[in-house]
Amino acid sequence: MTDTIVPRSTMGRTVILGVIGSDAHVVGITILEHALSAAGFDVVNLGVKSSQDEFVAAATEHEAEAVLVSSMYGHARQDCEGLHERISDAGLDVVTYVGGNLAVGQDDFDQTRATFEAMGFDRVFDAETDPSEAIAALERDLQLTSGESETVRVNT
Ligand code: B12
Repeated sequence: MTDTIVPRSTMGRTVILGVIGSDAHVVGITILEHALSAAGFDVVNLGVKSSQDEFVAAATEHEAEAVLVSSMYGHARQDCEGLHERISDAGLDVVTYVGGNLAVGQDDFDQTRATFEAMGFDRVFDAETDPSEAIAALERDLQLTSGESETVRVNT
């Protein structure tokens, strides 16, 4: 058994993570899952080839506070079309992030960010994103603080 120190503030905060559409790239979300778990979040990893309905159902079932969508194969816009309407129809109040290789080829990322923000995503990340950036953003967006006095030792 090992002891792990995690911020008390992230404990019990559930995030849904998955690769949307027909996309089968699994390495990025596996790394993200480990990083988020190590930071203290409860992570529900839907894996690859996840449908919009699966994201919404998992967020509902687990009372999640954030939905993190990954897409690597260049079809994110089509795969994410309508996701926020479904989230809204389900009555969910969640922070939504999308990240990865979101467009085909060498695109202008500012344009890509604008496109996905217009679709309703709170934050848009490119494929150079380090997991620590997503964690820092979640801590800000979920208004979590992680001062040293708020850490807790967990047996794993
Ligand atoms: C390995 C790989 C494959 C493997 C996947 C194996 C597997 N089971 O995972 C195989 C060979 C199966 C494959 C298939 C295909 N691939 Co491929 N693949 C790659 C490759 C070489 C590496 C991906 C990887 O694992 N990176 C390592 C991880 C750690 O990094 P990452 O995935 O980028 O994830 C990080 C960040 O992106 C970010 N991130 C990712 N998602 C999210 C989400 C959020 C919310 C946040 C905050 C951050 C975040 O954080 C992650 C951790 O740091 C990339 C090229 C590249 N160098 O990226 C091409 C690449 C992604 N593939 C590509 C393509 C085109 C395909 C295919 C369509 C090819 C084909 N014609 O069949 C198919 C699609 C199959 C499918 N249904 O998905 C293209 C996509 C092009 C585009 N978007 O414009 C790429 C970029 C190659 C290229 N330069 O053309 N691929």
